[in-house]
Amino acid sequence: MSGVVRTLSRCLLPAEATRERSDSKERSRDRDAHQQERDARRRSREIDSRLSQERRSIRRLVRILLLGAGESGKSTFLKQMRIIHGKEFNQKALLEFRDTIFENIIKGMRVLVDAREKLGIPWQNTENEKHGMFVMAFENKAGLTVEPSTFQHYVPALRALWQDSGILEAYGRRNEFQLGESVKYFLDNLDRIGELNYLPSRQDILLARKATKGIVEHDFVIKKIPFKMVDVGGQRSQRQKWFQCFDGITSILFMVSSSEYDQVLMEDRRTNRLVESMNIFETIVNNKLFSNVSIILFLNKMDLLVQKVKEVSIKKHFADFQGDPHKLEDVQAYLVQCFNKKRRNRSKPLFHHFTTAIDTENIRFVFLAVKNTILQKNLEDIML
Ligand SMILES: Nc1nc2c(ncn2[C@@H]2O[C@H](COP(=O)(O)OP(=O)(O)OP(=O)(O)O)[C@@H](O)[C@H]2O)c(=O)[nH]1
Ligand SMILES: [Mg+2]
Repeated sequence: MSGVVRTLSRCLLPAEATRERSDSKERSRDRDAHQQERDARRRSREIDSRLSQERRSIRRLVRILLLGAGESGKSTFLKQMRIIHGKEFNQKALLEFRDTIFENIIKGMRVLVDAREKLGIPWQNTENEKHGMFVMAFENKAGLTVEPSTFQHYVPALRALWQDSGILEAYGRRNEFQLGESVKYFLDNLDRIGELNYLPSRQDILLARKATKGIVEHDFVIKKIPFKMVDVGGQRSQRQKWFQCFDGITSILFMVSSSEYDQVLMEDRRTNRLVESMNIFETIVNNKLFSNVSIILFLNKMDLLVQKVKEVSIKKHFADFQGDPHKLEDVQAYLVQCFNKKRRNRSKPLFHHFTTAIDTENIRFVFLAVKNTILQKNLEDIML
């Protein structure tokens, strides 16, 4: 109330004063009503702006789906995203990786011991028969972690076996059975991993192998843009779950293990792994659901392909290959061509990269290019 009104009301007669009081009440009610209306309008503006912000961020959210056969490197790529975008692994995660690595080593050696026997390869040192039996008897109760002290028990036997030419010969014939590619790396690093206070290094984490079951999502904010990366299991039994994550996808990164042209599937031990990979790609790339989704092919495991090309001719497994089977560029070109041929609509070029998912610098570089392709596409969609 202004000072003038206050002075005036003090000078007024009683009847006038009563009228003035009721007028003043009315004015105050009006003011309250106005205030309430202003508040309501402000709240509504706030809600509108929050809604439109959310709508914008949902449209801006970049959803990347990682697809590909089992062991193609999807989860490894995600580990790199965590490393590159600062979501490192805590102590609990490190202990889980340690457990996975202990299992990778023991199970890997069991596969080698069993394969040596089945392939009829003699021991170099017959003493290793005992070591082999000791490792074969390893039994891990489901869900229990392998303690470093337990693992240490196995280290001398594992070391002796890994030095036996019989086991090494079986390893050389690993395309005839199922052995994870990381087993060699871990056995070569056995002394370090066998220390009681061992904790996995970044490289160890990247090579640790655990098949994905179900759907795993990771959120990252990269240069203020929210990214959601969805990792799925690639083995046959896992693929029926894929369709659950097909909604609202911005981009699909399709991973291929390029070095597997001389290997067969773990699931049926018959189908060529590269053929399986091409077939999965065919169903994804020609799916109408993804007609507006950028699909980027990652020809992964380049480090292993470089080695494989020197040793194994792709022509033996893919008779239509033309060129020099021991020349990396020829094999790379052939692989791109095989995947490209699976696309019914080839009006746009096939985006592809040759990658090594265990190499952080390589993935940092490749992801920079991929991100630009994806964001460009996302921007175009928002502008529509
Ligand atoms: N040498 C090498 N190993 C790789 C590369 N990419 C992945 N690996 C290894 O290959 C194995 C399988 O990789 P994952 O990332 O688990 O494969 P995935 O596609 O997630 O497999 P699923 O979960 O079964 O679908 C792991 O031991 C990785 O360390 C690579 O470029 N080079
Ligand atoms: Mg996985």
